[in-house]
Amino acid sequence: MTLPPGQHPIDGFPRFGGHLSRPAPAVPTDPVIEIRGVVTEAFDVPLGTLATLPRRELIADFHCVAGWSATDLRWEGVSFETVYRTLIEPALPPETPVTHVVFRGLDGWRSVVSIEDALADDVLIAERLDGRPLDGDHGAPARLVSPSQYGYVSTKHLCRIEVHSAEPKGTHASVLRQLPLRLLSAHPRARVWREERHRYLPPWSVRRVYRATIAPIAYLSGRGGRGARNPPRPR
Ligand SMILES: Nc1nc2c(c(=O)[nH]1)N[C@H]1C(S)=C(S)[C@@H](COP(=O)(O)O)O[C@H]1N2
Ligand SMILES: [Mo]
Repeated sequence: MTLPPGQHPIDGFPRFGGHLSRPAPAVPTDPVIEIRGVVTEAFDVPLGTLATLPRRELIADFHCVAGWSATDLRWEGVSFETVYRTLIEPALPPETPVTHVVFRGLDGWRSVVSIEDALADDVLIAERLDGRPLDGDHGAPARLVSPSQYGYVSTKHLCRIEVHSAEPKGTHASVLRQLPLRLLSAHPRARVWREERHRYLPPWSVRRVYRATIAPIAYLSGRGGRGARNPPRPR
């Protein structure tokens, strides 16, 4: 199996992220994805609408910037390009360029993706994983999945999509903004095969430190998930 540079395979698929021990946010009774930004008028897309668009299945590995990779996940949902072309593009005023898309989660997580990366063939809004509806661990009711980019791009519990005509400020995830470590700013492209882990730091400088954080973060995130589990370790 070939993984991107600096990645190590992990057994299973841990719950991971800035939420640590916090439980997954409650799923609203009638979940919607809010469409905001440079659209003529803000509007909400009921999640049920995704079921009416052409469906897409994607089998891909998932790579966290901390260095673990979960292999062969089977996602089902709608390609982001389909959502963009069908629902968002028609709502833009004429001559309005879109350069960046912000994906926000119910827990306050946010990721910023260039329009080019967001429209790539392997970017999905997924509601199913390995044949089952997404659970709270992995982003219920729906999440972004962009497997060619580091995991922090793939916002779970997706509740808002914002389209922008310039790179929005404060592009890194909220958890990183709280730390004094602004150095850990997300990379604006975050492509795993180019090891674009961070905007300022060279990737080799963070690999070892990150590896040491995998087990504790997975352990804490697991406690906020559905049940106790053994902290996964890189093989
Ligand atoms: N809403 C939300 N999305 C998120 C995160 C988060 O904390 N909250 N963490 C990100 C990070 S850093 C990773 S590696 C993946 C982990 O996805 P998983 O928990 O399904 O393994 O989710 C990403 N999306
Ligand atoms: Mo991550």
